[in-house]
Parts: sequence; structure tokens; C-alpha cells
Amino acid sequence: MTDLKGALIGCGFFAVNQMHGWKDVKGADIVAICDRDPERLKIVGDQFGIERRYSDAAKMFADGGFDFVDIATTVNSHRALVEMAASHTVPVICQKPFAPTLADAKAMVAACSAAGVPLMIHENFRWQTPIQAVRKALDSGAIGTPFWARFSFRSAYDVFSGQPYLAEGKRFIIEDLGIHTLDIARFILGDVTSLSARTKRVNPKINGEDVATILLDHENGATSVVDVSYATLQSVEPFPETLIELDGTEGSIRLTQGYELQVTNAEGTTNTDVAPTLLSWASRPWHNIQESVYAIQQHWADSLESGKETSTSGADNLKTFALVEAAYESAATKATVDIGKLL
Ligand code: NAD
Ligand code: 89V
Repeated sequence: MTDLKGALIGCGFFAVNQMHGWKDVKGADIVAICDRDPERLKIVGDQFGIERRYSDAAKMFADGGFDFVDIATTVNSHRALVEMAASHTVPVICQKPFAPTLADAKAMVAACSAAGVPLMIHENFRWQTPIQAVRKALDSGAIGTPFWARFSFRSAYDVFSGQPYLAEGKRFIIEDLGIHTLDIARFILGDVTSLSARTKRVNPKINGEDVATILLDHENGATSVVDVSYATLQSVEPFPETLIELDGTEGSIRLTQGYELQVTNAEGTTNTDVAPTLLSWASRPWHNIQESVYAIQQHWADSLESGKETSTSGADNLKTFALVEAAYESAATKATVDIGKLL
């Protein structure tokens, strides 16, 4: 098969992982990059040997010569860039969080649908090896029908040094990190009908909330708790592991710190090491996230080639993004929010 040609917009902190990922992906290559910051453009262009460099996305689209675009900018630019891709009928990947508001996200899905171009949100956490292992164990039937789960990410890791903008916004942990955890909850237990949430800001140096506890009702009748914190100092720092407790009618699954999967049922308990692979360009503790970047990008290349919808398409990710909006609404009003009303 001929390699798909891609263009990447936004050469910042996280895009370096995406560029490494594209080098490993079979069937796709990055041929052009864009950043309005000349320093970032030079650093990434030189590191990955990309000749075609742009400071203006509109100019890059006008020149064309690529089959898809990968948007790795921060949230406020997502809508304009996705709509620009749609207007040039270029298939598009957009980093999470989808958009500043659900209304923007819906408009982006509508624009891509009207143009007939695939839109995938780079929601990579469900592609992590340990998360895929939990889903596989559940699908095997080993614990019967799931009725309860906890999806937990509690850390004191300094995310602000690499991503200083995270300290600035009025919204923080639900929009940036909880969005991944909520997506994992959907991936494991299916869509959500209603939720309620409570938030706190513990770190006085940031503007947004750094702790959130969210109670979810799933369509299949299961209940889950998503709890996230960047204010939790522990003896061994778990960043960036999502820990899972999942109870079913015939047994239970536990994904514990250190990437161990424990499946218990009437036959006993099996323990499996589900640690992510340390890719050649990856570094601990980020390797879990880095491997999932490669995995979701390979999924994009395969899906574009076969014409199949991606796992985290724009339409699918609206259902995750609605949970983010609902969590902020519930935390503000203390009411339970009906998700169907938002979609
Ligand atoms: P960053 O600020 O380091 O990089 C963003 C880059 O985009 C900057 O270099 C900026 O100059 C450029 N840019 C912004 N608007 C532009 C425009 N209109 N045209 C051209 N260039 C533009 O941010 P980051 O930390 O790399 O985060 C980028 C995105 O990745 C965010 O949405 C963030 O939430 C997401 N992210 C995802 C993960 C994950 O695991 N999926 C991890 C970290 C960050
Ligand atoms: O994945 C993310 O969006 C990152 C991090 C894991 C550090 O919160 O911002």
C-alpha cells in the first residue's frame, strides 16, 4: 500500500510524541508541519527532517499535497483548524480536549460530516495496553456481567512544568485529564445516562480544579466512579497510571499500580503483567501514554485505508465530551445531569 501523507499543525510539547509515533506507524508519513512559533517549527522540523514548514495553516492547506492533517495545538484553535481541514476536504485528527464547548464540538462534527471527511479525536488513553487488557478480560466473560467500577487517577506529578497552560485555565483536571478517565469508563462500561460530580482546588497556585469525583449511571445499569486528583502525594508516584476496579456477577478485575491485572472468579485468581512496551523513543513514566499515541495513530492509518470509522471518531467523542460538560455543570449546581439532554 502507498503511504498516506500527513501534515501536522502545532509543534509543541506533546507533538514530539506524535511525530515519533508517525515514524513507527506503517502506512503513513508526515510530509509537512506548521507552527506559528518559529522556534518550535525549527526544533521539530530539524529533529524529524521535515522540509516543508509553515507558520500559517491556511497557506499549508492552500499548497496541499497531503492526505490528512493531525492537529496538535491547544484547545482554543481546534474548531477553526478542523473547519479549515473540512473546507479543503482533508481527513482530520484533532487532539483532546475536542473544543472549548460542546456546541463547538457539535459544529466541528457537522462540518466534517457535511464535507464527507473522517474526524478522529486523539483520545489515546483507551489505547493504552493495560486498558485494552481490562477490556479483553471483560469481553472474555471471566467476570460475568459488570455492575460496578472505579476508574481512578490520583497523583502529585508536576504536570505544570511541561504544560504551563494547565495552571492558567478556569477549568483544569476534568477538561484535561478527567476527559481521558471518563472516556475509559465509556470504553469499559458503555455510554452514560446521567452523572453527578464534586470538585475541589487544593493547589493554591493554579486557577482550576485539581480534584474531581464523578458518579456515573451507565446505559447497561452499571454504576461507576471516576475519581481524579493532581493533589494526592503517595509513597510511590503512580503517574500516569489509571487504576481500575471492576466487579461483575461472576468475579472481579483489578488493574493495580505497577500494571498488574488480577482476574478473580470461581476458578481462582490469575495475575498478569500488562505493562506497556517501552518504545525506542519513549521514556518512563510517560511510556504508557507514548505507546498509546503510536497505537491510536496506527489505528487512524488503518481506518483511513479501510474506510472504517475510528474508535474515537468525532461523533463518538461527543459522548465523552458531554460528560466533561455535565461534570462541570453538576459540580456547580450540585444536581444530577441527564446526558441525553446534552447530546
Ligand atoms: P503546547 O502549547 O506545548 O503546543 C501547542 C503548539 O501549537 C505551540 O507550539 C503553538 O505555537 C502551536 N499553535 C497554537 N495555535 C496554532 C495555530 N493556529 N497554528 C499553528 N500553530 C499553532 O501544547 P501541548 O502541551 O503540546 O498540547 C497540545 C494539545 O495536546 C492540547 O490539546 C493538549 O490537551 C493535548 N495533549 C494530549 C495528551 C494526550 O495524551 N492525548 C498529552 C498532552 C497534551
Ligand atoms: O494527557 C494529557 O492530556 C496530559 C496529562 C496526562 C499530563 O494530563 O495533559
